[in-house]
Amino acid sequence: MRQRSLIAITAALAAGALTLTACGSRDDDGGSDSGNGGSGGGTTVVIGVDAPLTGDLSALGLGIKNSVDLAAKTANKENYVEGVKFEIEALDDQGQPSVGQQNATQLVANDDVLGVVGPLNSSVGESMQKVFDTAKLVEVSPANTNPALTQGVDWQTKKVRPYKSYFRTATTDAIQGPFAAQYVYNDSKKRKVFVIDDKKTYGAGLAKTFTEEFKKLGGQVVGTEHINPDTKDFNAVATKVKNSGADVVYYGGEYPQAGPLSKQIKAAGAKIPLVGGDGIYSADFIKLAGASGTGDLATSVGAPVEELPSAKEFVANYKAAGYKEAYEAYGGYSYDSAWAIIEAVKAVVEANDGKLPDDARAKVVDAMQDVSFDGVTGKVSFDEFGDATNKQLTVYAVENGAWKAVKSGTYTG
Ligand code: ABU
Repeated sequence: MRQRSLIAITAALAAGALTLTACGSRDDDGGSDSGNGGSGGGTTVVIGVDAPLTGDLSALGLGIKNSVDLAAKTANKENYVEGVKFEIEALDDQGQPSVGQQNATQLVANDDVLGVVGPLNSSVGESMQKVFDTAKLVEVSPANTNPALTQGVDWQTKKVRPYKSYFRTATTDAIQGPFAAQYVYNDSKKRKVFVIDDKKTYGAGLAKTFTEEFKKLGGQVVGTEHINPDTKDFNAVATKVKNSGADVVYYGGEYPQAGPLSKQIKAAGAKIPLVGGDGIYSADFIKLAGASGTGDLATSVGAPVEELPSAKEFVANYKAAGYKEAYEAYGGYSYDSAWAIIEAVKAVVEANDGKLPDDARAKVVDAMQDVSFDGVTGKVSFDEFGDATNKQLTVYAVENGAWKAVKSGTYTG
């Protein structure tokens, strides 16, 4: 209650409205999914979450949701923004662009939502950006890596930021693909690659940036294929891989297809590693690939969370919170995405005498550009395109039934 200006309350009552219509609302009963009594009522700010919470990709999506929930709870416990209590509203996009767009519209319609974390899929992100930008609602993805989302479709020749309201904490495939190619060529000493993708925004884009760098280094592409992500039968393509003489497969796509693909390639007689990006970096990949997946590789964003001193508290608090699902590949980035929204809200409130202004959403978008803090994954800040300034990546290998970090770094060109 203390964070609402008298003017706004008077105006709302004069209009006959009993609910507060500007962004951010009162909460007199203190009830909240994300609250634990730290802030003791006041203005409620909702952080939207959009991710696949059901279906094939839900292992990653639930890790995103839980990590945002943890950030909201932590901010409430610390009363991090004086008088503001954070809640989350999590929607399931099922990994589908059309569902993501409907979710974006739903989140925009809730005046209490001042920022959204998500989505997981670059293809879903594409479908949401305009909806959020038109509503001046900030969106921070912890996982989208397709470069066009921040740098425009012609990013390789001329970078143009398409949407001011879109930010991300994960680095892009402009870096991830070449980073993987350098590892495969220079460290693994592979020379003949068979490149496969799932035709989606992320998968096709990543396969392309990998291929360009691999060829530049002197590697040979001995075959290419596009799979249908709605099937799990890849025997035909596995036979083509076997007959190609490739010494490595690069796959642009996600783990629900990558796991069976790896297994079927080995079963076809090609005992060569499958390499993919952050979309296959999930414990579920290892389950699906089975024992023959040993030696497969994935790159993923950032340094291994478990090894970062900055992530110790996150890892401990996540465990203590008792979430059923693991935080997975994007947990640290999701927490940092939510915390970036919390920092932006704090800046806006503090610049407005401790209250949310009526144009809070637009102000949060502006404030996000200047957000800078030491997060779970390291320094969190954004460049002029809304991209993360943290460009770190790690190569992981499947060893003894688990992902093991083998090399961290970035692509330097
Ligand atoms: N970055 C990996 C999976 C998400 C995406 O589509 O970008």
